[in-house]
Amino acid sequence: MAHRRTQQSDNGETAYENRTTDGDKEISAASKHLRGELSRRPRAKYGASSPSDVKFTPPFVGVIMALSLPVSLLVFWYITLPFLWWLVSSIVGVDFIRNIMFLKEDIAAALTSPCALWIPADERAYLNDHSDWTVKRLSNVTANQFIDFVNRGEPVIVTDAMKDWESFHKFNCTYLIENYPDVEYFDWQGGRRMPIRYIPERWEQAGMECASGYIEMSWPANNKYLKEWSDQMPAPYFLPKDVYTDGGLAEKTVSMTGFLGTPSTGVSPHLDETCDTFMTVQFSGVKNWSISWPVRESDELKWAKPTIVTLYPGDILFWYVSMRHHTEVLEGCSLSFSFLLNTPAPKQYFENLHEDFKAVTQTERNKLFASTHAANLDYIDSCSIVHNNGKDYII
Ligand SMILES: O=C(O)CCC(=O)C(=O)O
Repeated sequence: MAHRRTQQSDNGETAYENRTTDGDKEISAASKHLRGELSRRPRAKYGASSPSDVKFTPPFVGVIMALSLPVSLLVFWYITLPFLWWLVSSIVGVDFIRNIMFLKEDIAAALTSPCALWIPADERAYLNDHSDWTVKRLSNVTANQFIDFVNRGEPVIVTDAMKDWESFHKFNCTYLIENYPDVEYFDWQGGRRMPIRYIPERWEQAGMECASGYIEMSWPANNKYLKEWSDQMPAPYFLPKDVYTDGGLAEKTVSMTGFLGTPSTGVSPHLDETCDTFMTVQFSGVKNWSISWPVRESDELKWAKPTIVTLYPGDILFWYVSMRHHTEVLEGCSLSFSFLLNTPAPKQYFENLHEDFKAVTQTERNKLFASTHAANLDYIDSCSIVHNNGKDYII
């Protein structure tokens, strides 16, 4: 085996030496010859690629070469790409290109996410551009203070209204599955309705992983628990006792729907086509909501930038007619119930909304819904506010 090393000679030139394993030194004949040759030739001032090819390259050439790479990258990024973008988008349309990008993101998310994709990339982009406005968190609220919030249509959280509820200290996902195994649940990920006890036995997922769905209390299998559960969730202390909208079942009931969800799942942005005031009570887990509403800018209707709200166990959130919302579980197994309330009514907000809707064309309304996959809002034409016994009701 031969090891190669270099040696500096007296005049600074490099000699190559081969040393065999037994230690004999052999300076190669070629190396000696090269040393002799080099010492006889004139040295190139600026360097030369080979001793026989001595050329002088001025320094500015090096500077130009060093600068050309970053400059060409900048030109590519700021001129070529925008030009190509403009050219392609003017041929096929900006929306088409944007949709292709969203499709690419959807495919990537579907391939990498542990749970089925529940929010499309275009909705995600809309939600990411959210407003910095924060929803107020109230406690010890009086009926009149609360009415003012509702009147303005300002979503609000009350943090101390569930603490005395019997249900608050026991309701969570496990409690429901163990104590009410036959309750029916619509499993969003699997797209089927099933008894809640089957959640941990789904073949697609282990245990509670990716569990996400809703419990509609008006379904016959669940109806028998409506009274028992709603009795444990009485009207919050700042609201009248009969505030819950009648669910329209045999005895006077409430209109309520349960939502169960685990991290990486949620409910994509949508509208509920009902006039009532909405109340959501968070029993367990932590969940993000986004809420937005239509705003008029001269002749156009737009969705306001969504406001992001985080709900913790014990929080009650109120929001109103025509508000577009989505939810996303952040931590733990989230269990919440949404209720419809007939009072208070968001009087001032509703009147403004009505004016704005009247001021634009039907095409403009349709554009608003189509732009964000929201349901058609025409149902709000059928909503109205009635004043009775000193209270405003929305019907
Ligand atoms: O709580 C949730 O995750 C969704 C609630 C909802 O969409 C609703 O109450 O309309």
